[in-house]
Amino acid sequence: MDARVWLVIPTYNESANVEAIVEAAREVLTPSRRILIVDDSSPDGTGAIADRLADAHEDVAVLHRPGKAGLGPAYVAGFRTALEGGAELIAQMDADFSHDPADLRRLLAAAEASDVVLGSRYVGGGAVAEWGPLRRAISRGGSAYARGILGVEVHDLTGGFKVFRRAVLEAIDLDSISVAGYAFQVETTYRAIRAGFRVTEVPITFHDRRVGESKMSSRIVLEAALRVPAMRLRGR
Ligand SMILES: Nc1nc2c(ncn2[C@@H]2O[C@H](COP(=O)(O)OP(=O)(O)OP(=O)(O)O)[C@@H](O)[C@H]2O)c(=O)[nH]1
Ligand SMILES: [Mg+2]
Repeated sequence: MDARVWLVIPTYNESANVEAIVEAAREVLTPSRRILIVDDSSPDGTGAIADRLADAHEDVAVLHRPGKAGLGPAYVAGFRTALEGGAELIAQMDADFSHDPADLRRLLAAAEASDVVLGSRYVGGGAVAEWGPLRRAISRGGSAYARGILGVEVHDLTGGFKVFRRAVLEAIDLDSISVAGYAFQVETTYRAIRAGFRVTEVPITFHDRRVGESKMSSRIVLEAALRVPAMRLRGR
């Protein structure tokens, strides 16, 4: 099946969310769609649930990877599969309902007049619900830090709710991106800006995960802090 819009959803231990998120996304997306779950052999059986969904729905597919390697490599593999499958628009969304699938409509609509669309917590109308002050400060501070160092106008650089035109992913040399966590989100957007693509931020409200365990760690925050200056140096 040839689909114009591909939605890539990375999963690690999302057995409590994966079915609901896939069903919610199928409701929102137009018929010419493909939903690709990228699972890193979750020990909780997420991959088997995803396989069952793929058997039941022609527009759902699963990419199984051998072990937890971080978000970056999972996205690169998913984006490659989408490009090979003929995708025109490639969307990415978390599996844990932090991103509201209903917002996909607004993000995809904005992609008609832009090359990269970011679901943004830090523009007018955007928000973060439920987070405590520490997590808020880390996220907001991280985006401000990256924005300052990279010298870009984007307000939400670390978010993971995004849409790319095919040409962007073809232009930014995905295979040379070696970061694993939040830094991956920064890097793809920064590379797109450097390559001259138009980036638009669409306000979203970000929610805490519904169920399941957080994989956020000080290691991936530190990775982002250290890798952003390196991105800037390479971008010069
Ligand atoms: N394939 C794959 N997916 C991952 C990996 N790490 C996180 N994810 C998924 O990527 C999405 C975003 O993860 P994060 O929001 O960074 O991590 P999280 O565990 O949801 O953390 P909280 O938002 O704090 O709960 C979720 O759907 C996760 O299941 C990984 O190493 N491999
Ligand atoms: Mg999350």
